[in-house]
Amino acid sequence: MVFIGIGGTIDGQTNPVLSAAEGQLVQVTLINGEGAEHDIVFDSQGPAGSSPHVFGKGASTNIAFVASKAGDYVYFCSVPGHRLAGMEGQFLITPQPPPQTVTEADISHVASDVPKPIGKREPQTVRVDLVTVELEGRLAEGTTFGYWTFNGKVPGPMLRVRVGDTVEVHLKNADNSAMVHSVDFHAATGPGGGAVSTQTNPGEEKSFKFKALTPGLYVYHCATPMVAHHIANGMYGLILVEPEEGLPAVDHEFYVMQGEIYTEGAFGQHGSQEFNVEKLLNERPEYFVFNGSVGALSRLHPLRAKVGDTVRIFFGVGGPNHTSSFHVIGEIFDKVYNLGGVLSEPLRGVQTVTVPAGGAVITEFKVDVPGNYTLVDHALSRAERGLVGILHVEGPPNSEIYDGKIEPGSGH
Ligand SMILES: [Cu+2]
Repeated sequence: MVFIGIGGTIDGQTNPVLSAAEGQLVQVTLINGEGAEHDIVFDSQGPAGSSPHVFGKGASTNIAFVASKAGDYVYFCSVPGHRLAGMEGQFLITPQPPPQTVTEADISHVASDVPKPIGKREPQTVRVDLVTVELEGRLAEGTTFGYWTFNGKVPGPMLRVRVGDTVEVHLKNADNSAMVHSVDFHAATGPGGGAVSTQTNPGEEKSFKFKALTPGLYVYHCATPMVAHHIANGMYGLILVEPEEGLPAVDHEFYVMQGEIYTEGAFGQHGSQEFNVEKLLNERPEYFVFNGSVGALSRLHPLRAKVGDTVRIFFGVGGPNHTSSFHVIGEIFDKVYNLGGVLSEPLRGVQTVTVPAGGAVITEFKVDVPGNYTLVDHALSRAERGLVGILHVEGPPNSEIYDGKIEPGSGH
């Protein structure tokens, strides 16, 4: 006497091995094939795991139960003698896979990811590879957004060349893109800063060359209509054109850009957020962000330095619309290369610096006292919409310079 599988992978098998995952609903149909009294009992599955008896050839019954804890069990016929006579098989319950960890793409560029200084060398040709990538990424805790990016990050890679260099730009638009993309370098002199040469269909690649004539810190961005939409979705970055002798050495260089995100849902709404064109045209973003997402430079990737270090921030505004009043709470900029220009002498001793949309600035300061220094746009309503970064400074206190409590949020 045996059980015989009907249908599926067990079809025709004698006492087939049956399996289920932990917590899965199991449904079994028992058909009486030869006319004697039978049943089927799934061991350790409780009353629901035992079928009624079936009498007479062709009689059938159904049972359903939820598979218990993972383990090796048996099923059998409980009519006396039948199990011994061969009506027994294996019932395996496999452990449930661990709950899938939802890993949202972190599209935020780490601020310390800055190319090394170039310093003294002769001008040369520098190849720059940009790939335009559209991807769903983390906008805030529990919130995602469909970003358009250069190289998968917001801002795109920071680029660094020397005045006189020829920059050979290769723009590839990823195969799975939906949109045409391009790039406009503010550091370039020529039609559209390259945008005319680089309108690139998905899966294609275009290139152009420009000579970096003037040193300074410049924005680059996608310039495919509607340009404001492409920028708002994350397509901007900075290129530093170093002067001949480079910039003075500092202990830390950071790369920070401010942007706006125009979502259908209100600020803080969870889930995947759609883009809203009306809010874009009205210049009413739901989110203001440093490096692409809420918390990018505080929770996720705070800036770090030690007491006594000199810090340089390459700061740009992708926008597309709002001017930034860039300020670091608790610090004074020792030097400001205003508007990103390095041909003029830097301003000295500045609290807050205005940075226009599509513009940049280089600020420098020395950190004298440990604690948390908050990067903001001093149009502070925007801090409530995500625009906050943290510079965390470690080291011994210096009561001569600052004598008081040293803790985050201690004002300015
Ligand atoms: Cu684009």
